[in-house]
Amino acid sequence: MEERKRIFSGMQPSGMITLGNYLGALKNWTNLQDEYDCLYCIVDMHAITVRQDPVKLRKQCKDLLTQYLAVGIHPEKNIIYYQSHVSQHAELSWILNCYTYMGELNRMTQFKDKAAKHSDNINAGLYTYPVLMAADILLYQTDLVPVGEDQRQHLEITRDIAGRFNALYGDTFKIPEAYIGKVGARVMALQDPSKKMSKSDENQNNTIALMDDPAVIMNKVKRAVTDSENEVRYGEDKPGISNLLNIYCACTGKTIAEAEKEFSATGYGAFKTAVGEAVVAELEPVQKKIKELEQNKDYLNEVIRNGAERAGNLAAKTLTKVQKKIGFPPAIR
Ligand code: ATP
Ligand code: LTN
Repeated sequence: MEERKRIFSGMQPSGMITLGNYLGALKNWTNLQDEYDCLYCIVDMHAITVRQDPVKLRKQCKDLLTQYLAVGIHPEKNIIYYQSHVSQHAELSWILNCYTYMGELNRMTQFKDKAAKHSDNINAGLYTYPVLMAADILLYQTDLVPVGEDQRQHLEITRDIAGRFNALYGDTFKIPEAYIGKVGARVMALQDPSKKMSKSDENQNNTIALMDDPAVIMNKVKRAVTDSENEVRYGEDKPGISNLLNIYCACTGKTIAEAEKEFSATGYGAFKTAVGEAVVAELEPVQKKIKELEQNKDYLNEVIRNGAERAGNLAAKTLTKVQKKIGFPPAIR
């Protein structure tokens, strides 16, 4: 039997996840689980590259786990786990740091953005964040990495690091490819459609959280920035409307052309109502499931225990191979 391809992806437990995370990442993940062997990680080690409150971080990890499960990521078909429970991530990351050039890291736009945003805490972890991400991916001999458009650059550096290592030591890592969905790959901030919707945005009107009430969602969509025309059309000159069209299509499965036609005679008011309703219809079942799962602590603990064990077994194989190739002496047992 032909081996199934492997998928790895992760999300930071850095706050309430947004419609952007959901449409750009989670929703696609659920569509992949039947065809691929998937690992879905909660990357708590990445989250501490910006300052986190320990009590909140612990809760955010649990919340993200619940959200993964609620959108339909199956814990037996896939491996779901916390990054910090599998120590090989940190170990491989250190090794790969020594095969990554500062010049490469200097080009990373996410570092530049985050350094500007957290100018009081530009730590070395924030700088080497892409190396930890490379370790995440390469540890599992990953074929495909489903992420939003914003992560493309990190995938490129991962491929470069893997290629460099393989060239020096012979085939060690599989070279992964980005897997970026067509719709929902880049959901923009509602009040400023020139920047991406981000869960750490301080302006709550920019984001729709997965757990927002229907009334709140309707209100945020209605207040979304558009333009002074009244034509529902996709185009670079219309970032606000294009963003709403993108959201509408990702939620309903319609194409942009179908949606443009549907609203060709209605104007922005009716369009925004339809977008809000589509988002509510998409998120309501997920919200209900989250509330159910939150009651079931034993089940959540078992998912995490099992995930760490399965991920750890796979990770150990690659790390041992790498340690041997670079010349670390074998452990005496
Ligand atoms: P933070 O604000 O803490 O940096 P974030 O909202 O950017 O977080 P991440 O945890 O970095 O989210 O990303 C999780 C996944 O969601 C990634 O695959 C990322 O590409 C995707 N994603 C994040 N924001 C968006 C967006 N606005 N549109 C589409 N996909 C997105
Ligand atoms: N950097 C990603 C989160 C992330 C990730 C990964 C995604 C960490 N490790 C490995 C895919 C594969 C982000 O900020 N969205």
